[in-house]
Amino acid sequence: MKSGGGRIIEKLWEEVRELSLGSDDTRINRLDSPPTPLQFLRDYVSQNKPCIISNAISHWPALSRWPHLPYLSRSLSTSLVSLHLTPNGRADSIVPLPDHNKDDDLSSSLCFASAHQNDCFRTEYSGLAADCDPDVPWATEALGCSPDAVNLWIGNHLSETSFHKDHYENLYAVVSGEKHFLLLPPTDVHRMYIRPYPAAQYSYSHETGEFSLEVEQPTRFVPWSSVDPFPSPETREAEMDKFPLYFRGPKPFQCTIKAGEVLYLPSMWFHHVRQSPGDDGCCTIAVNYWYDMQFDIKCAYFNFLQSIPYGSLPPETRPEGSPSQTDVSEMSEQEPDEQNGDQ
Ligand SMILES: O=C(O)CCC(=O)C(=O)O
Repeated sequence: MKSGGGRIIEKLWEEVRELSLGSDDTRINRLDSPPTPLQFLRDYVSQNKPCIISNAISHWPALSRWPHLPYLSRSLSTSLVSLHLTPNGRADSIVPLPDHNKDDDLSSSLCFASAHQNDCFRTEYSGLAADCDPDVPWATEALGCSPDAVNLWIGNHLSETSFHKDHYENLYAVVSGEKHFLLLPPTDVHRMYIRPYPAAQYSYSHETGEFSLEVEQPTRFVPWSSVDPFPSPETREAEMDKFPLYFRGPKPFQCTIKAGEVLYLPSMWFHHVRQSPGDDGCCTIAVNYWYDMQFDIKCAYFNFLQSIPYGSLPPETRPEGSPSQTDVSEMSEQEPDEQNGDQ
């Protein structure tokens, strides 16, 4: 249902592509070597535009060491580390609420199973720190600060991260395997159908070998994208009807980041991530550096855009007691240690 901006919002998506990003959905700029800090700031950060950089981490010992799992186990043998165990590889996703009646309205019978990125590479996984650089030097110089958080991502072919955005400039370095990103600029916010979902966590029973989903008490609502860009063939039609702005709008930008490459993922870009193992069959491993973003005029424009009602479901389909769409656009940011993406 269109209200407020009407076609004008769709014109915005087109114009952003025409003026800044290009219309080829697969075309993200590629650099053969790291940019100078000035080039990075001028051509990418200040334009809020992604790029892929080769030969920026070729000197990291991690590239040759980490594909060998015995090396990882040895290096971490004395560390206490936390893992996100899930039944299906989706550590942060919208899933049916436990014990909910199947006949209930679908949008009020879902919850958000959340995961956390908490600077784990510099804390729990510091046994591996010597294998990488502590920061991305040209980004540190360009942005004028050190990373706020450095996270380690280890997963297999099932691991998937649902659409979300972060309030950070993200330098995402792949060490082993390949990562497949779908990217949408912040101007496409209405295509994400962000709604408040009750937060939940998986818990695993060693006795039964089964997972259960526990909704946080007291209930905490997390604004999250409702769109699964890869629905099963059986649900595809229905998903396309529910989320037409996503499925019938411009295609998201797609890219694959291979071992040894770095993606610059600008702040507030929506991203969905899947992965595949390398030729050696090892899991996919990446390290990402989160740098503080500037809360500048772009943020003000974004907040204004998000506050315009467009393409969202009517309020009566919201879970009982959840915040309104206006409240969602005003929900506050999270700190890195409670970070599971900001919407
Ligand atoms: O690697 C992933 O699965 C997700 C990465 C991500 O969401 C991020 O770096 O912000």
